[in-house]
Amino acid sequence: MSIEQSNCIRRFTRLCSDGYEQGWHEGNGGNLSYRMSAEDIEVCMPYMDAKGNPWIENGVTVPNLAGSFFIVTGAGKYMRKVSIDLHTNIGIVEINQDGTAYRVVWGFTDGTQPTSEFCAHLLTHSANVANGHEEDRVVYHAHVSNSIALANVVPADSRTITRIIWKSMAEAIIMFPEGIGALGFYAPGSTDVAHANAELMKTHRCAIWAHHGAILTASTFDQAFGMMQTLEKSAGIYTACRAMCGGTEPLQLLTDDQLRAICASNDIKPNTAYLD
Ligand code: 2HA
Ligand code: ZN
Repeated sequence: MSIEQSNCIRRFTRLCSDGYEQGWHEGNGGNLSYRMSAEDIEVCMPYMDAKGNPWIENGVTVPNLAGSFFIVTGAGKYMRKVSIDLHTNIGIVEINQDGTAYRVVWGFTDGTQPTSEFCAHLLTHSANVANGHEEDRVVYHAHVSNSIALANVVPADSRTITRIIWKSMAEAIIMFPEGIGALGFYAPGSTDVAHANAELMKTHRCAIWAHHGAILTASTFDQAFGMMQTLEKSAGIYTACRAMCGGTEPLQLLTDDQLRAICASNDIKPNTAYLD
């Protein structure tokens, strides 16, 4: 076997390609990270080698991720190219025992470093572990057009955005019972966006970043893709409906009682802060 054949690398690569084919990853847009399980580490260990690579400051301190290994896309790299050239476009990094720094142990063969949004990824993984959601190992950021369009028109607050996503398509509330977090504008790649996002990710699994895209956390790569597709589809339905209504609020969105009925019949407990 080679590392390319391991489940974690194959599934990681597949999501990069799937997202690119959806049109979510223009240029170097978007990024992906995965916190490896003990089994993944065991499978990949024979191929990992720190080769004297330096420890590099994370920019954030994540003690509860000490000693973790992450597969992560590279800064400036294109999702389109991941499946074509794994070794330069993605890498595996190890976090040190203080949770303050990482070093490359596989991949990034041209000297690339992890994505510019690595701080946001690390703080999301850290929030998952702190909140008992260890099963959520995937963090995925994509430049999803309709979700970006949405926050160009309506206020980027979590309640407004959640209600739009829930009410435009019956099964969105099943995918996102905790709702969708929303952030106003932040410079991409900043530690500010990473910290603001981490606050939201304590209570949500998905957030829209105004003018920029969306980020979510999931337990599998398939779930991450499905969540991003659901968010983007619902946002697209809303924007189309709003255009059909001459730019005003669509007339026949799902009501709060209908949302409650969907939850009751699917045994889902929604975040009631976002219901009337
Ligand atoms: O990886 O998407 O937000 C490039 C980006 C930064
Ligand atoms: Zn981005």
